[in-house]
Amino acid sequence: MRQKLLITGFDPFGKETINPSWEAVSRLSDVIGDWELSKLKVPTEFGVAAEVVLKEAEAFMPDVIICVGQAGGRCAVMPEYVAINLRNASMADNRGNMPREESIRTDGPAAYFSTIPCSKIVDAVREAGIPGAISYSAGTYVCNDLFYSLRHRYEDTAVRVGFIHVPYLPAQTGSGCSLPSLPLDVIVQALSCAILAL
Ligand code: PCA
Repeated sequence: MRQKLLITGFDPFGKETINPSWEAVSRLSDVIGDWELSKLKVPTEFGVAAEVVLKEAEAFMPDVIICVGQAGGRCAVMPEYVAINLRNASMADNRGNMPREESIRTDGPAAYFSTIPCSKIVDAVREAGIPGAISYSAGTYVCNDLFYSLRHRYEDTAVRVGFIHVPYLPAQTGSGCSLPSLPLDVIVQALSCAILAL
């Protein structure tokens, strides 16, 4: 029987007009291997992102949730190993909120580990010739907020939750700029490899 995967990407934030995470997630096939996908665009807003994903998860009843986000400046597709109980924004989110040194959940532990297989995913991405590496910090902005909130909700359940950060698209870095990027079709392929490695 097919398993169900809820996979999300974010809307653009900061000075950007596109977000590679949603550009790539929205282009994934509806079925990949044994997985039936539900794709969801989420707002780059503290708290709201998790509310939107949890609402969809209650309707779709996924076996696995993978959230994807942009990590500008990174040069590889990076599954996040850990989510921490901290909001510490250095720029406002898309609602104008900029929390500093706040807990995400006062009743939650300091951190949760990912429950998707980060090393296996990295191996699969690299086997396809695409740069991949584990990250041990999802930051303290909206991506970490969403990842932590979902892990908190699904702790001690059968639902597995993971997060993957992806680099900029070439259109975001401009010509002659030294910031790393990956083409959209490569990011789409990397995410497909990650799903097949679940
Ligand atoms: N990246 C941001 C939030 C939305 C996104 O795509 C982050 O890394 O927190």
